[in-house]
Amino acid sequence: MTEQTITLHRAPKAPVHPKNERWSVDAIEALFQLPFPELLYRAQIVHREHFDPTKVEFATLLSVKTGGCPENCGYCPQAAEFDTGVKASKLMELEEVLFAAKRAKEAGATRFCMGAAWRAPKDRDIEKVAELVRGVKGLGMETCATLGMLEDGHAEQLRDAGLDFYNHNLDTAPEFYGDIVSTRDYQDRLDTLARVRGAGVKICSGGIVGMGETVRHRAGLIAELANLDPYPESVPINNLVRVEGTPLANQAPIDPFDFVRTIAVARITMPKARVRLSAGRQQMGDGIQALCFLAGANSIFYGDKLLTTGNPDTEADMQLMQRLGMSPAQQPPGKT
Ligand code: SAM
Ligand code: DTB
Ligand code: SF4
Repeated sequence: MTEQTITLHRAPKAPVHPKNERWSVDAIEALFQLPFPELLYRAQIVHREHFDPTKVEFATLLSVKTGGCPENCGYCPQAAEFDTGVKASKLMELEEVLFAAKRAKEAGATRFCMGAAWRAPKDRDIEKVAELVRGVKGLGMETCATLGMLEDGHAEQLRDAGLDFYNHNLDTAPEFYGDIVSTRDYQDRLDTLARVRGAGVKICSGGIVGMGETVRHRAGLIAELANLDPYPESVPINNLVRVEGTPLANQAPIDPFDFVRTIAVARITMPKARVRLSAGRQQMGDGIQALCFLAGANSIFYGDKLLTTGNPDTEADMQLMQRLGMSPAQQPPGKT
């Protein structure tokens, strides 16, 4: 490409996208096609309009109910159908969860996210998780849960217990979804998100990159998320962790710059969201992580483990922050 074919945006004045207009998949795909420096520049403009670019939210994950899941999500080590070596366990007790949450808080996390490998929790599961939420909220942390599909009334019960966020990922574009999961469909995911929104619980929803999708599919995922009205408050972007025994174990890794591009496009299309650099950091290296922060990521999963797979240890993350002159956001967003 020559100089003449590229419009360089040096004046950060013009809006990137008219407000209150739906993002077309074409417009989002065009963002993915921008030269890397141009895309990152645009993402940084948007990021700085809404956030301090030196602050990163630390969210800690805990798998409160692991494995044995009846769904068949092709990326997931917790699906009972796949032989991944993950042992199924029962829902954890309150004391154990509170112990982990206190440790996470002392280590610097502000949000605590509890994950359960359920297709859909039963009424009695919701009652027990509500107790966990109440306990974690009592420690002064932001609470998040990811429990699968919710029935009517579940989101309200969790909200009343103090749940701030519900995580439920759309994972990929609607037209690629059936290649990855066959035990539920896209509309099931959207229905749960609508229930969460209806109850007034904030939405955490994002997806996975590196499952064999095209750039068009990535644009399709981002369009689905950005066109939710309102768009999610938190958007986790996961790089596929290839787990032995899952159907995606041998998927070719993507170019890491394409992962960074996905972060930048999420930032541009969802300006006020917390864009979380999620699974896959352990395999990524510090340089790519730094680029993700430059592209507008302002949240990470913090702690030695994701749900069942590894994550950089807490000292390594603190060191990375220090080396970059960045720091953890000390308080939940909105209170800083
Ligand atoms: N069962 C619930 C559900 O499916 O919503 C909650 C737990 S599920 C493990 C949460 C999310 O983790 C998935 O939607 C997916 O985006 C992400 N995830 C699971 N396995 C992954 C992997 N191997 N690599 C990257 N992300 C993964
Ligand atoms: C999300 O988007 N990523 C997290 C969280 N939400 C629940 C989970 C990542 C899981 C990676 C594979 C594992 O550790 O089992
Ligand atoms: Fe079950 Fe969630 Fe894993 Fe799918 S992603 S297999 S629903 S735990």
